[in-house]
Amino acid sequence: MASSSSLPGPALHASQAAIKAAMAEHPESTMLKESETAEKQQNGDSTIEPGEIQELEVDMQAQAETIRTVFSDPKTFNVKHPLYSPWTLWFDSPATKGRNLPQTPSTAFPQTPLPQTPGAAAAMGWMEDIKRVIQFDSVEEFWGLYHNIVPPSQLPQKANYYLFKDNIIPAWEDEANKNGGKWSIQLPKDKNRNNVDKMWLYTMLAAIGETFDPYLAKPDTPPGTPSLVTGVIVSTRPQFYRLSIWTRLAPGAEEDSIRERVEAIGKHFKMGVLGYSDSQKLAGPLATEVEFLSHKDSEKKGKQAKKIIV
Ligand code: MGP
Repeated sequence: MASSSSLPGPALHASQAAIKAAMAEHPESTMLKESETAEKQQNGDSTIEPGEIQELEVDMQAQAETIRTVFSDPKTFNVKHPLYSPWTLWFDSPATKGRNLPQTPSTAFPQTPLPQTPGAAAAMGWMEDIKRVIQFDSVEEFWGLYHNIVPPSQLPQKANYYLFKDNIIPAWEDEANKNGGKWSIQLPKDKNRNNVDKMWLYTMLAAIGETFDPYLAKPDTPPGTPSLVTGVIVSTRPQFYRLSIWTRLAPGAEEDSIRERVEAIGKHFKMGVLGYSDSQKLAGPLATEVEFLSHKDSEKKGKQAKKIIV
């Protein structure tokens, strides 16, 4: 299946992960068998008998009565492809600042109480203008959301989308963020108006498909190890866009393994997600390299910040 797909890397990973997760919930489904057969056929595997495909088709027909995925029935599907974890989209812009929106179901950004995550109280001031848009936990809901919100290229100046793992708020103060930092890249608006929407899409897909942290794919990583990534952000500013990846941990002087893992995220962001080459220099007028700054250094506002660049 992977070899025949034209999806970009992060999209492919997210959709493969989703399909695997759906299969785990519905082992009786023939989807995997079908894709394995297709893969065998592509590889010229001669163990496939001519009758095998026909048999699968019969099975699929029987299954169709109970399992309707978005692929087989885009309108009334009853099986969703779960993500590894739920995510929440947050938003702020000059238009949401200082506005107490009424609590009606039709309001795009209803005022909902801030989740009581550890650290939420300390971030109250910062979170005041950031509105929770929606929480989702399946591939279908993600695409539904994606197709119904304004893309970054159309957002007003000084707006931000924050896509964070459920129960983590987009604030330095959150327990999951307070020892971490962010990879970010600044892209001049004039040269990137046509790229930014795709870059943001691939960034979101890498986040929800959990492909950002290569440590998780190592064979000796204990199962259930959480990704270092807590959320991703796109920001529009008068002259540039900024994409950011927030991490749970930031390298200290002595923590080599953390540094390696954080740097791997930055490299994956630069090359796997944004499509630059390893040695490509990106900094220029209004543009930065892909660079990492701990939240503690961000709070210091420029005083002796130790940046890592990939
Ligand atoms: P910013 O929006 O991340 O940076 O933070 P930018 O885009 O360089 O600045 P802008 O003015 O163009 O928006 C801007 C300021 O918001 C910071 O200097 C902090 O004062 C505040 N701030 C940002 N973040 C991410 C946080 C946070 O997580 N917690 C708190 N308390 N303040 C924050």
